[in-house]
Amino acid sequence: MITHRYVYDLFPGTFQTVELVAENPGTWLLHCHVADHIHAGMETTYTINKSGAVSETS
Ligand SMILES: [Cu+2]
Repeated sequence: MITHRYVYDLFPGTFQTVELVAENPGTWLLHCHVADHIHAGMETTYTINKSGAVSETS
């Protein structure tokens, strides 16, 4: 069973591995909701091309 989730709650010092199904073309933002982390640059974008290929864009 595939579960679609867009948000994960994490405790400090932990991580989550996710599997991406590249089915929605466009450029997407990957980030957390800790303001200090965003200001420190801990965010990125990735692009899903129409072919389904994924590339990091920043
Ligand atoms: Cu963070």
